[in-house]
Amino acid sequence: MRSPARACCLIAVLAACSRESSRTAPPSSVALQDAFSGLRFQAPLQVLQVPGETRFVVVEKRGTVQAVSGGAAATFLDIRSRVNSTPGEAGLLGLAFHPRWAQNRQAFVNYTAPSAASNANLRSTISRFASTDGGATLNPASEQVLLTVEQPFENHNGGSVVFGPDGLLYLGLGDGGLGGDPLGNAQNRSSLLGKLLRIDVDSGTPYGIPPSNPFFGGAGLEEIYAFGLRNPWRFSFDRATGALWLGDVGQGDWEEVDVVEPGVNYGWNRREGRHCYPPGTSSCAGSFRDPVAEYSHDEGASITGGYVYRGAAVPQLAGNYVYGDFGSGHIWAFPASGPFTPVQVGQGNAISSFGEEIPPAGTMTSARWRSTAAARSAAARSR
Ligand SMILES: [Ca+2]
Repeated sequence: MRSPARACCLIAVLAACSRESSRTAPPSSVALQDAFSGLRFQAPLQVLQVPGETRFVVVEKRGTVQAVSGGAAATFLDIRSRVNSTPGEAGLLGLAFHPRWAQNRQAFVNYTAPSAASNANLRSTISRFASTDGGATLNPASEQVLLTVEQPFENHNGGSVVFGPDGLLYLGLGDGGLGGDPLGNAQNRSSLLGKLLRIDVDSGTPYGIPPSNPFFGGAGLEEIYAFGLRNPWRFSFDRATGALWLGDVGQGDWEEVDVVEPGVNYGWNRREGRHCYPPGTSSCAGSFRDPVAEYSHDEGASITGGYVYRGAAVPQLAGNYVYGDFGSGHIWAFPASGPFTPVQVGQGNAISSFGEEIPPAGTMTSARWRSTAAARSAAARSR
């Protein structure tokens, strides 16, 4: 199992456990609670709050987005007819609201469309959608395709689309798949695969390239922000510092947490975590940036990057980067300011992503954690 893109159905919230909430307790005191009691979803891959609203949306792998309000779910977007969600790591993989959603009612998605030009019948597609009903839903007819990439293999399709504090759209694309990056995409700056990209959705046609991108004007495709990534499934920005935290899914041995900076090479497929790749390779010198943290496949199988917690509801996690593993369900945390020594703080199941409650403007500390998680027992109950 190489990807979080699997069926799961329960949205859970990370909450402080009262039994262990004293100041002296270790951070291993976080419990999961059902976030949307009574609601079940079809393979939820992302949960995020609508900016400026109390609504949350849940992105479902099959090509739908549900809006949750007042204990009920309603269709927010349905593009199933445009999505090939059959392979395990394919589908509607991520959504981001425009920072000025309240004014322009725009949102952006990353999904895999069917494609006769792709050996895998998958075309990674980054699109803009707009609401034409005041924000109640996104209008499928409004789709503007911004960027497409044919996928050579079924797996490693990335998934996140996230706006940075700079107002630019960041998106992750995996190395193209199979295993070991056989086409060498991640180290090839003439490919968009195996990269974190950054584009300006508010200028250009269909988008603009920020002049501050590291390869603007040469030495690589101009959309590239960072490279040497295997499958940057989930990443986020620290609300306090602006740092970009990314979980890069590993091959057979090591999962890693990267702090991403522009133009940096994160090593794949010459390194897996801090180790030479393939295993047994004695030398892998190069201008590679090692992860800030890693864990072996003794502890998990597929990292799900999370968030730096800047809320108040779970004091044990304050200032910590919180992330998990889809395979083992472990949830870890370490201080974002270091030392980057992970401590397991919770236990989930089939964690496809984390999410957060957006604080009201200026009251960042009121954020609370929510995570997308699933328990197999709950999945069984829902069928
Ligand atoms: Ca790496």
